[in-house]
Amino acid sequence: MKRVFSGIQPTGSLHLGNYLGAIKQWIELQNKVDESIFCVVDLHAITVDRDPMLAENILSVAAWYLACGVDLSKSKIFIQSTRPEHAELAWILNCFATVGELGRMTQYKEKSEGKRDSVSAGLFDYPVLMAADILLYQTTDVPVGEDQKQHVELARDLAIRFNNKYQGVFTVPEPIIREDVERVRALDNPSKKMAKSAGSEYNYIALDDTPDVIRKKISRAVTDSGSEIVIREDKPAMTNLLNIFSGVSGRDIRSLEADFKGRGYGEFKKALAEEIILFLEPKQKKYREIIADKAKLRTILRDGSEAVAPIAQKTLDEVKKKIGLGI
Ligand code: AQP
Repeated sequence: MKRVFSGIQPTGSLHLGNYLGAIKQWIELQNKVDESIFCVVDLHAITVDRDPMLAENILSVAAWYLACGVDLSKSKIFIQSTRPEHAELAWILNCFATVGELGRMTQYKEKSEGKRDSVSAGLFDYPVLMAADILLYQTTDVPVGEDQKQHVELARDLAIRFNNKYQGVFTVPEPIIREDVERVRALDNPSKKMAKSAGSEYNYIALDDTPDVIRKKISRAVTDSGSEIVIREDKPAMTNLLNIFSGVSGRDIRSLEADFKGRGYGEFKKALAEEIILFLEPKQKKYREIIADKAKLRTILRDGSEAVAPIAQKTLDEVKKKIGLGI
């Protein structure tokens, strides 16, 4: 049985990196596998500074899942903190993860740089909670952006470690990463990834950006020296913009390169902005309809939480029994 699990933390506006790296795969996979579960991972969101908009962000992320095409007849969506099994399994897995391996996680190193003594212990422990999210549902496939690959590998290591000690329980999950758009880069600095928590709004295109904002952000996007519009190692900015163009338009890179041969960056950027606007417009319309009925959205999320409960409870019961916890 193939079961997909993935999630996004409600730390701000979703952006094209979240869409092209993760959600796009979810939509394709939900038609191919037996079951898909998509979670709003709100417990992860509190590992960094608490956002006063957290409650709104949680509903907003869920609404984007649906607006982007998560289909409730094939997939379940729910909020992580409504299932206590996540935190409970995370504690148990903490006792199998080592301080050394968590200290080597790139995301932790980047987010704690220069302030290691003052970041929360939750930030350090984030990958163990993510492992619990995945392993609770006996997940086979985890569609994520390349930035999360290391965390999925930790989930695999913990599953194997536990299984070896206690003769099974966990399915060992596989990360599913798009080869075409592994990692969407920041518009203002292609050596970094596009991120919600970036200091500048010129880093990303949010899924809810207006046409004018999109035009402005793309026109300001960093370019490479020279004028060729091609994917090449020495052209990180153009590589990123072409990948985004291809991702939102469905056109292949070679045909885009051929189309824009001999044309300037200005013309390319104008076309890219219009393509993004065209791509986001129907999703934004759907999002507005969904978020307008919060009571219905809450019911969908509650139903999702109840529907996944038996899987989570069964896994947790088996884990506790194997270890000898409880009576
Ligand atoms: N730039 C990206 N390119 C490709 N995939 C990406 N993802 C995030 N950024 C990119 C994928 O989106 C999913 C959800 O990520 P998340 O919000 O739970 O955590 P994150 O990876 O830390 O994302 P952000 O946007 O950078 O959030 P902040 O700034 O709050 O940390 C994951 O599958 C991720 O791979």
